[in-house]
Amino acid sequence: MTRLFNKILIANRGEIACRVIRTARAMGIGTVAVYSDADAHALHVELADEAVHIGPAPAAQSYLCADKILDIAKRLHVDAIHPGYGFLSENADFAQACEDAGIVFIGPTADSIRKMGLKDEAKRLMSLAGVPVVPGYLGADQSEAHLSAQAREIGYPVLIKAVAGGGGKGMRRVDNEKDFAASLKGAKREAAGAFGNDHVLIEKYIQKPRHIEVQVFADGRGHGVYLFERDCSLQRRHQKVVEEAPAPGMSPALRRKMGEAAVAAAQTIGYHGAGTVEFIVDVEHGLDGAPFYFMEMNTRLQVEHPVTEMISGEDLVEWQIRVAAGEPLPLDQGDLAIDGHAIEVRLYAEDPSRDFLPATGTLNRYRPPMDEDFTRVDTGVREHDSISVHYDPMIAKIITWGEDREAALHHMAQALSETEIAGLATNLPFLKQVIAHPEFASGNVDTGFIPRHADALLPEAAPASDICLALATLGILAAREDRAFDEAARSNDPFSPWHDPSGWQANLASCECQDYIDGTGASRSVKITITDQGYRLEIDGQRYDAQIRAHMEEGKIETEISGQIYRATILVNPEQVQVIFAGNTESLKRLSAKFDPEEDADGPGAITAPMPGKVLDILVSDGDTVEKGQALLVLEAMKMEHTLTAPRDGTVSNLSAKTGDQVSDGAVLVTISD
Ligand code: MV4
Repeated sequence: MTRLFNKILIANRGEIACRVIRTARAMGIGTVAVYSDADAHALHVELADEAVHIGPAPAAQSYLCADKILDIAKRLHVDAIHPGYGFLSENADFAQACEDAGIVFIGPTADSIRKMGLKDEAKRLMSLAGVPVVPGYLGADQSEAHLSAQAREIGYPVLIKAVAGGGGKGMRRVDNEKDFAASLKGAKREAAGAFGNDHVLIEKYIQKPRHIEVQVFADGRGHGVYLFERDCSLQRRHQKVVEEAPAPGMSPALRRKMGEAAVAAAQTIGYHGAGTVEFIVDVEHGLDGAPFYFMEMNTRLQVEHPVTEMISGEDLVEWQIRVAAGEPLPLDQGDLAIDGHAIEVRLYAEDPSRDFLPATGTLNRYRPPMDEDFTRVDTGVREHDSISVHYDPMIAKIITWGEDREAALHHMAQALSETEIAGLATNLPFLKQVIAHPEFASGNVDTGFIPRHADALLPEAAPASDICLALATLGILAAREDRAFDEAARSNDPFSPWHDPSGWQANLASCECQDYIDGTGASRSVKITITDQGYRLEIDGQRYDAQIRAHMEEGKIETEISGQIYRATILVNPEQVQVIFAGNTESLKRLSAKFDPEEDADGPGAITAPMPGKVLDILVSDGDTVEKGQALLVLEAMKMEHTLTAPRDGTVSNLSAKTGDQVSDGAVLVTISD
């Protein structure tokens, strides 16, 4: 095979850097990784042929530094740069700078990126090309009087959108005229703050939308194809959670109409490379014959591209590299067909029980699903790696394929139940609930799905089962036995009792208790007695005879409890025990005599910043009485807003934060006392 490029630089990190390296390597192309201080030992650095340090952890000083990255590219004589997604991937100036330096930017031209950068301009171009757009006003005149008159003409409800917007920022739904002025003000303020551009456009509000996007490829010389659609309707606050291909219920006729519209959208701006044309489909009256409208075009490879790869059998990164090198598109439209169905879920380090606050910490245990026939895992981390505050908290994308949607869903449920993860909070339990939801199984997906079913998708914490408590306790005992055994091995006294392999019991008083706090906050106690056979455990008056039958690798034990065999992984540390068992991870806080659950280090009821961030809003004052769950203040961290809520009923005091304050991780913001 002739080599298209000798060497490419991947201007990204995490799973997408790993993903690009994999294909480059398969094509015989050399790879250069770049990394920040936080990523010195990251997987993408290990996988690349060469790796160059680019700066401190914050992206603004590393992965977003176009100049540094270009300098490295020149110094190491790379032929092309793959930007992945995020960071510099949709930065027109960077694409231009690459071109000026004689290095191929694996993506569209700077001109294409600019044309799709602003919503009003993109809509104008699309209308001209005959691509349907949502009825509305494009905003040449930004006066309140004129915009308000336009909104009345369009008919309420309307949606005000920032022309420079993204991720739902600067967007306001307005239901009637009397609210228009205030909403306009809010949208403009938010847009000016977030994008430095307060221009807005007005659209008819689509009540029941589906987000269906079309993967396109064009060669910049008049050839374009579509690789079908993805449904990304399952989102939480504009963050995609589940994506699938094809879209459930899509007819071949609508697929073709949307596919051809998407290719026309790309052609009209002379696009080349991979792109995604996002449509909103109005499913008020079902998907059959539903109107669809152009929303935006993403001029990059997307996070969810694997579902398209799974149903098309094509490697989109390989296509990108070929097209960037000037080769024609690998296939014509007629050569492309859909095979089966694929679903992707995004596994995030975030805590569903704390309003999906991003979580940081170490992946003490991280075992993605093993099956390789129907399951693909794209990840940028390995066990013992940590998730920091500096970047997107995505841990992995889990993708499954099946002959049809039902089969793909079945494989997904299986894959999620096999996934073992501990050390930080993740959305894994939430994903399991989504996948298991009957309405999701029926294919009835619209953008309102997650908000509509929020309660069912976030089940209340249940008390830990007796088996879970027994396993936790046996895990602690097993760890103790292991330590004693190691000591014996180190000891050279052949008569040491530790050398007796038959039923020794290490460091155990004849009777002791292990006390825990389970997920509901309840304290639970397990009384342990040594018996001839092993241990007797007493939980809430119930007795269980238990044995540790085998110590397997890294925390995995085989136990027998009341005659039944249970295998589980128990991760023990002084503060907590994590029990990974039957597809679930349960965390139990360990209670020692000196630890009082009501008193943490900061005093009773202290609300601390869960991560460094900025205080956006304060919703209470000193002396207010609040109820458990009531919103206290809003923090912006990792580019997202998080509402901190009262952990219990009480009175607000020690309110130290002010709106606009930058607070550090662990800072006490307010106290809730009795
Ligand atoms: C809309 C809409 C309803 N009507 N436009 C949200 C982000 C941006 N990409 C487009 N978005 C929407 N535009 C009109 N005229 C509803 C949304 C929307 C949405 C769209 C896709 C997926 C999830 C969404 C969640 C809320 C709102």
